[in-house]
Amino acid sequence: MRSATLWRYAIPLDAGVILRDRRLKQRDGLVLRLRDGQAEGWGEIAPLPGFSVEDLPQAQRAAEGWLSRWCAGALPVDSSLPSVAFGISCALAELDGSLPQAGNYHAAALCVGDPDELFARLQALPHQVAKMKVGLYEPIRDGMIASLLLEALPQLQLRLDANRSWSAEKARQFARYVDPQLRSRIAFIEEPCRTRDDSRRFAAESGLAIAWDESVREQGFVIEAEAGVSALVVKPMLTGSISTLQQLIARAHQQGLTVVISSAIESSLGLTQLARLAQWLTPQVLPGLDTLDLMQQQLQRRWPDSPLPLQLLAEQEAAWRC
Ligand code: OSB
Ligand code: MG
Repeated sequence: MRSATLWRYAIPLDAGVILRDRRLKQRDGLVLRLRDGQAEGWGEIAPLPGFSVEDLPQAQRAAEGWLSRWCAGALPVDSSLPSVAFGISCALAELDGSLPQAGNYHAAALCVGDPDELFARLQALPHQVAKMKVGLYEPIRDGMIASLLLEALPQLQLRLDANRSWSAEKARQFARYVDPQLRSRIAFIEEPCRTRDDSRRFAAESGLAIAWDESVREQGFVIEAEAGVSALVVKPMLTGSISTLQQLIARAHQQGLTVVISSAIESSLGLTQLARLAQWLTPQVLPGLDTLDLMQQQLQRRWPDSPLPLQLLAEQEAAWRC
C-alpha cells in the first residue's frame, strides 16, 4: 500500500538575505513523505525565487500529478521541474535505502555579520574553509577584506562568490588588492564577471582560479576542463533528480573538475539530505551548506548541533495527500 503527503512550509529568513538584488523575507516550500508498506521516505521541493525556472504553485501541481500516479502503483518518469524531480528523488532514495545515512556536516562557513565575531568564528572552525560574497560593495574593499582574513588566518582557504557582478575592470581592481602570495589560498571565485569570457580572461590574468555556478544551469553549457577553472558549484534543487546530479558529477570528475554541492537555502530537512549527498558523491569536498542560520527554525530533521527550534510536520495540516 502506497501513500503520499505534501505539506507547505513558510520559514522567516533573517533580514539580510538578499538574492540578486531582492530581499527574500521568507523561504516557502513543500515537504513530501512517501510511504510504501513499512518504508518511508522524505523530500523537499523548494523552488528558489529568482533562480528556479518554476515557481511554487507550478511545483505543487507537478508534484501532485506525479504522486497521484505513484500512489496508483506507477513509477512515473522524473518531473521536468528540477525542484520536483529533486525532492521526489530524495524521498524515493530514502524509501529504497539508496541514500546513505552518513552526511558531511562540515560546511564551508559563510562569512556574514560583524567582522570581529566573524574572525572568532573562523578561527574556531575545524576545517579552515570559508565562503565570502564579493561584488556587493567596492571591489577594492572586497580585495582588502579577503587579504585581511587570509593574512590573519594562515590556515584559511577562501571561496569567493561574485555572482557575475564585476566588469572586467572591477575584477582587475579586486585582484590588485590581493597580494599574489595570498592568491593560492583563494580556492576559487565563483562567476567573477558578467560574461563567461571576461571571467576566463580574469582567471588567466590574475592567476586566481574560478568556478562556474550560474553557468552550469544555462542552456548549452558543456562541462569540460578549461584553464583557470577549478570547480563547479552545483545546487541540486536547481538541477534536478539525484540521477541527474550523479551524471553531472561523473562528467565533471572525468574532466578533472571539483564539484561543490551547495545550498539553495533549503530547510534543515533538505540541508541534511544535501549533506548526505555530499558525503556520498563528493566525499573529499566541503559542501556549501552553511545557510541554516539564515533561518529561525529547523524543519522535521535536525542539523547536528544546531540550537534552532525544530518544527515537526506531523503536527501540521497537510496540503495534499493520496
Ligand atoms: O550565489 O551561490 C550563490 C544560495 C542561494 C542562491 C545562490 C547562492 C547561494 C549560496 C549558498 O551562496 C551557499 C554556498 O554556496 O556556500
Ligand atoms: Mg554562487
